[in-house]
Amino acid sequence: MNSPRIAIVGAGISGICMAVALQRAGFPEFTIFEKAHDYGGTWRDNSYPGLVCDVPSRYYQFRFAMNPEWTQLYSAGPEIKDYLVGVAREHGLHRNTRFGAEVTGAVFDDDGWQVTTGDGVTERFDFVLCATGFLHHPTRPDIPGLDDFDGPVMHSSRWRHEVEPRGKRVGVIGTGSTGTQLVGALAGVASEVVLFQRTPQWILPTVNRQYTAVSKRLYKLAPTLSLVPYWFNRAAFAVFSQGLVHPGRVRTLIQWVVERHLRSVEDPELRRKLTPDYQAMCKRLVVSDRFYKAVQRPDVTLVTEHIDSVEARGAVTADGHLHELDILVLATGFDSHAFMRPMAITGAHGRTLDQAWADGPRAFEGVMMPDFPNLFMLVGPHSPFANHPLTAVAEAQSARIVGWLRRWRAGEFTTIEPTHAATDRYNARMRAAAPSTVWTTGCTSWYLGKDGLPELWPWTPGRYEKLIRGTPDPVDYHLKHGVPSGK
Ligand code: N01
Repeated sequence: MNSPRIAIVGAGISGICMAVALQRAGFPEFTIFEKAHDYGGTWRDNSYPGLVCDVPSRYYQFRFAMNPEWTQLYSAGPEIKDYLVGVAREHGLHRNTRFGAEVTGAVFDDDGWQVTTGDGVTERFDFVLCATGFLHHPTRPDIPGLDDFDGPVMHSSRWRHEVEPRGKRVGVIGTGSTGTQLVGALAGVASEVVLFQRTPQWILPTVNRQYTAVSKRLYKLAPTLSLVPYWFNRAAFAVFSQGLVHPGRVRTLIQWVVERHLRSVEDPELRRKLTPDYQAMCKRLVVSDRFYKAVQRPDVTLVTEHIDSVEARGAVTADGHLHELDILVLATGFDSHAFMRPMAITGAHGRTLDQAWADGPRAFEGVMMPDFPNLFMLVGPHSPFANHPLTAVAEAQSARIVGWLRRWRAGEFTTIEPTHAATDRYNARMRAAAPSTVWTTGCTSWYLGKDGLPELWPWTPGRYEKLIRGTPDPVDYHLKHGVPSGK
């Protein structure tokens, strides 16, 4: 049987998920290009103190690789990274993976892709599957003098473990999920933590707990038991996501919960500074049981003045105050709109990705684009990100991609791409639905695109999953027929 040559770019959650889906569907010939030297993607890159996944472990995992050994309800970063490496090992993915191989470009040439890596080597593939993630390129704030700081400056996702925060004055810029987790972990370790907040966040309280040895043994003995918390959490997230996409009771309830949580901050002035002026969930909801406790400690200072500049000794705020620091951490987020870029991708008719995305990243059903035949994305633009686990999104999208590969193997087409009309219709429907989402209720966030509308799926993740696991409508695609290449 003819077998397509497949390139997967990236060996994080979605790359691993895609690779296993290919194996299971009888496509053993594929190459995973990974520019780093290990599996794990964002869970490899992020290793800052306090990193904990805010989705329960028994839900934040692949359905095909349920782990009975999770140690706690919300797993720490290293445990998730180990899980991903373990899944890759168990499926022998090292045989297909090229580490230290950065894909720098891909050019479509009529019925396939010329893929070029950083060493200048070009290879031909029938399909390119981009699993490059979107929280990958750190954002460095444009603060004058940052390079003049005497101590270490590091982005949260490039943590330098040789830098010892114990007994030091640590400045943290940013109050997203990362900044708040960092402050919770550094408080009491550093001699002083100075948190520079530009915008306050609503914080959903939670309680983490360890799993007992008995429960782990039980999950090991009866693997199907893992499906119970998996489906329970899925149902709970389905209810939560109603609040994200429609006004109504769930939104009101979450607002009430976060406001009550904020009341645990006793000092009225500190509480005022921590009170957002927008609705809960407008920015990605921060989940933490430690942040408010940490920020009330005497060795933690919340600074709400704008940082004017950084100098050798620390950060100078708009009120002229110099905050003397030993270490500066940039918890300032990511360029979430880059997706596969800076890879230089040129599709059919010489159209480049930058041209196609001049108005912002657009895709058809989150996985394909017109003019880029046989190129698929995992967790591409308008996938349901928010607080939803990407493991579930990647599994559903992998299934769709495998479906198309099977049809290629059956000789139904040589290249496939969505039509411009279908993509425009799809994007117009999403944009029309965007105003009822909570993300447009008056805040800035990394969810929003150039036009101020969210670049997220504006309905529930369940609806997306139904769509992407359903049967594609042939009118939405342009299929080219010919003699398949492959091998
Ligand atoms: O980044 P962010 P993050 N001067 O973009 C501030 C995932 N995640 O790394 O709000 C001063 O959310 C910026 O301020 P403002 C999760 O999807 C998951 O925290 O723009 N401040 C903001 O406070 C999350 O959403 C887990 O005004 C500046 C912060 O930096 C995503 O990663 C854990 C600034 C950036 O917040 C990103 O989270 C951690 C400047 N010049 C992360 N520039 C899980 O648990 C930016 N800021 C699964």
